[in-house]
Amino acid sequence: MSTEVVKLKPGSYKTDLKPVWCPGCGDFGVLNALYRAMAQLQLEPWNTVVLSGIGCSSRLPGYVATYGFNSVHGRALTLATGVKIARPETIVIAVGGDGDGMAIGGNHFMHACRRNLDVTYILMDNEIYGLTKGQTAPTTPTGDKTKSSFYGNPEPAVDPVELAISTGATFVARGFSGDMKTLTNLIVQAIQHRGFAFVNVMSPCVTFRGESQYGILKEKLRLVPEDHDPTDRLAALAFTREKDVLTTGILYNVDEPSLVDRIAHVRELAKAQGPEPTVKDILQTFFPSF
Ligand SMILES: Cc1ncc(C[n+]2csc(CCOP(=O)(O)OP(=O)(O)O)c2C)c(N)n1
Ligand code: SF4
Ligand SMILES: [Mg+2]
Repeated sequence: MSTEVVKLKPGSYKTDLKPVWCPGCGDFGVLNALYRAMAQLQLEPWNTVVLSGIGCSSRLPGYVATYGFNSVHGRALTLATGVKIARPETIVIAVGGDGDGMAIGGNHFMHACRRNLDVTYILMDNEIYGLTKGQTAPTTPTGDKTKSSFYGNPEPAVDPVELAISTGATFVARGFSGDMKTLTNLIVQAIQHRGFAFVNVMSPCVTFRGESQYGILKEKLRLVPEDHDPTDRLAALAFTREKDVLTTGILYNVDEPSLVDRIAHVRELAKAQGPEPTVKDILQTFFPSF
């Protein structure tokens, strides 16, 4: 009997759900790059989970034929932490928007970076809250008018790439949803990285930031210089908050023990102590009369 190995194609990862994003939304580019990256790596859908919070971008898990969960606002990385710790062999991909990841989920982002959690996090940065109809986000450039800052955003913006490098992520890249080839390659390398891999994707919201965003961003984009040393943290940081320039590519990439590596011995010690405790056993340590 011969066993035929079926080769998965980008389309193999599509679900029957059709994306409800506005025509021209940058998130289509991110989804397609993810399908291509998954096919390139031949990711096993039964061994992969895609998790998100809430937002237009956070609808993405519904369009990917793996395990997945569209959870609550700002909590993609808390779920990712739980799944990866419980099932270290699973490929965990968290996705979401700039509001989800930098505002309500900002705290979780910082700690996922610091822990060097072994997951890939793709942030679709449209510099706005899209789902709730156009309010200012932490990434909205200073001075830009939005539905909630009619006279121009008075706040300084955060650069998620700078935050990721500063707080301990070991793979940090920036991509553009309009550059499919580079983005696919960045996602492939992020998934292959052992540790917290962060890809900040400039992904225009044509409805609340305007169609001109593609042109505005394209003007600013340039590929990271070939002679950049991605292990040089200060050099990587220099590519953040650049004036009128957005450098794309892998800015930072180092090899450090991931959280999964750091707790491997704990797992072994626990196993050596006998059968795993039940939920009741655990509760009884807090409430002896339970
Ligand atoms: C606890 C909580 N607070 C606020 C909201 C409302 N809310 C839903 S999505 C969102 C922001 C979405 O922006 P972003 O994460 O950037 O995603 P986008 O829609 O731009 O892709 C907000 C504030 C919510 N759902 N839950
Ligand atoms: S509102 Fe913006 S982010 Fe949401 S689907 Fe439409 S274009 Fe995309
Ligand atoms: Mg957004």
